[in-house]
Amino acid sequence: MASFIFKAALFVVSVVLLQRLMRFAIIMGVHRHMFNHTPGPCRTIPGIDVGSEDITTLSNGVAIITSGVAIIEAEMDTIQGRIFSFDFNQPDKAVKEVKITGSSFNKTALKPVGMSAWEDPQTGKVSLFVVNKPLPPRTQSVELFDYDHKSNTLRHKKTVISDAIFSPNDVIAVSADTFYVTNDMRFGRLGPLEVVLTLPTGTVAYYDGSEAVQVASGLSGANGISKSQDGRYIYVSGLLDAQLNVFERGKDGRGSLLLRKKIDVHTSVDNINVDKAGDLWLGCHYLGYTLDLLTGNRWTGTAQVLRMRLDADLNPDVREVLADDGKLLKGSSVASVYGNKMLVGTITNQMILCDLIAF
Ligand SMILES: [Ca+2]
Repeated sequence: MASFIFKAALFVVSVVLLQRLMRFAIIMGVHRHMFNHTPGPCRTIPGIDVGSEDITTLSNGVAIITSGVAIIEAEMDTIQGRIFSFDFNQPDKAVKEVKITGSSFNKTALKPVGMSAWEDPQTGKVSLFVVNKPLPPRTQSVELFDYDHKSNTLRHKKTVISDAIFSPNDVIAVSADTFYVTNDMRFGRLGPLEVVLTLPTGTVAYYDGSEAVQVASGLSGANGISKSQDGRYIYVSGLLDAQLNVFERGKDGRGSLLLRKKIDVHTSVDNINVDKAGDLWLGCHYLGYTLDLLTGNRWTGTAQVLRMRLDADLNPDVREVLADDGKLLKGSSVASVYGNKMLVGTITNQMILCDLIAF
């Protein structure tokens, strides 16, 4: 009898594992093929070669770029995380490294990933929120800075560390000192297992200025996070279930989130930016299986940018703005637009600038 129960249990576990592995293979796009197109001429921006994982563009056209995430242990010492700026108004000028000041932060330990800027509507003062993601088991955090455009300097204000922020990926500011942050994985060094089994272990936490609490869970590879122009909705991408989650912010003042819609995007969405018109720009990994972040090869993956327009009932209209099989750009994680130009960043290598002529 015991033997029968063991065999039955083994059978069930095998079927479930097989189902999860097949699901992973489909989400990673093993059955897909890409055909290349761009919305206009594109060129590589010099000075960025160890990543441009997140890009956020201020209302004056200055884009801030995070660069230098570590993907294997050896890179913790060999790759220096940096923040750069790029001026859309002077696109022929090189990127500039943003100076980081403040004795409360060790800038040599910076491994920046997701980022968000808050511009004070009255004063125009810019606060920058940066996810600092050294490899586990090191402590990961969200770092708060003031950004001074004239001197191109970030002055460190605060480090936010919390049990509710256990594997941060991206952050969205909702005031000068409050934010939502995604946690992409739960199990630290066992993260690859979560990825392959596409486990819904991702969460969202809300920081109210003094403490962080979990406000959403059950997300599969929670990654990019952004908000609608009016601040009513919070968008969260599920990298491992190819979905975009639309949450409505509760009115309890405690950051609660109510899931309003799950949108099938049919591609692995990384970071999300929302433009002036309220459209979502999604940096995506359409052939996720070509992206190799485990062996330390930083030059893998494909590029895809989608623009998603949501109607009043949150129904999406999606347009593919750029697709590339890796010849032009590898591993696109973000797109940020200003006027008729678009920057596309990558997790671990370059960044391109494209004219938005037709798409
Ligand atoms: Ca991301």
